[in-house]
Amino acid sequence: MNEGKQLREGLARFMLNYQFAIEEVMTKINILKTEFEHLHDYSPIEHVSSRLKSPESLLEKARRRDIPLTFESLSANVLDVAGVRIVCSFQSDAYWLAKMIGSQQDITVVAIKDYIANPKPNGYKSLHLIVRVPIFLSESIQNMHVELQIRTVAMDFWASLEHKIYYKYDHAIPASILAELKDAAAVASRLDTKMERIHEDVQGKIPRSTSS
Ligand code: 0O2
Repeated sequence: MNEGKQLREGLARFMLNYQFAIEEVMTKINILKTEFEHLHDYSPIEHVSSRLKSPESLLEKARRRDIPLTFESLSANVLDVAGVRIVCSFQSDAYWLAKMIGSQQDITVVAIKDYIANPKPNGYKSLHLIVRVPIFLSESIQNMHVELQIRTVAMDFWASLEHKIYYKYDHAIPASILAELKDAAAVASRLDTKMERIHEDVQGKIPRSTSS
């Protein structure tokens, strides 16, 4: 087999394992969502999405971080090849979900970046967890890293617009737009706080028999 073909097949296999890891995590989240809906007639999970890092983006990150281009080294050092994003209703849901997922027996939380408590300088807010999850293959069990991003609808709205602007300006957003985005992040944050307060007030006022 020639070297190029071997590399392509190796990369396809490498990515396939991350796809399996995404499917494992998605199943766990969907179970939590369905169970919550069954018990409470609503779910704190608004929607869930996933993405597999593109080979270009994987190579770019490896180059940027001086990571050797071997599958072993990539899997040990690039922890967001598999990504799952959970968008929830309220900020407290984000922490609740992180706790629920992180406490499952076969999940190991490798790292937590709490950009909700400590937003990025541009205003980005989200709770990031790197988890390790086993995938059960025909001849082995592999432990795979998955990056979980958990954020509210308002944080997600902000992040998706900022992401588009970031690419539109080729990673160099003009200062005036940066300032507007930072202001918008503060507005989104106030909205989250207000919505959560209203939600708590209403929950408090609904008699228990009809609220659960
Ligand atoms: P994509 O297209 O979403 O996959 P890195 O920045 O990747 O070198 P690290 O430590 O892996 O370093 O990153 P971190 O801080 O955990 O964030 C990784 C992901 O979080 C990003 O993935 C984004 O999805 C999201 N993110 C982080 N900061 C921002 C931000 O300022 N704005 C927005 N909109 N998203 C952010 P990718 O691979 O960059 O992008």
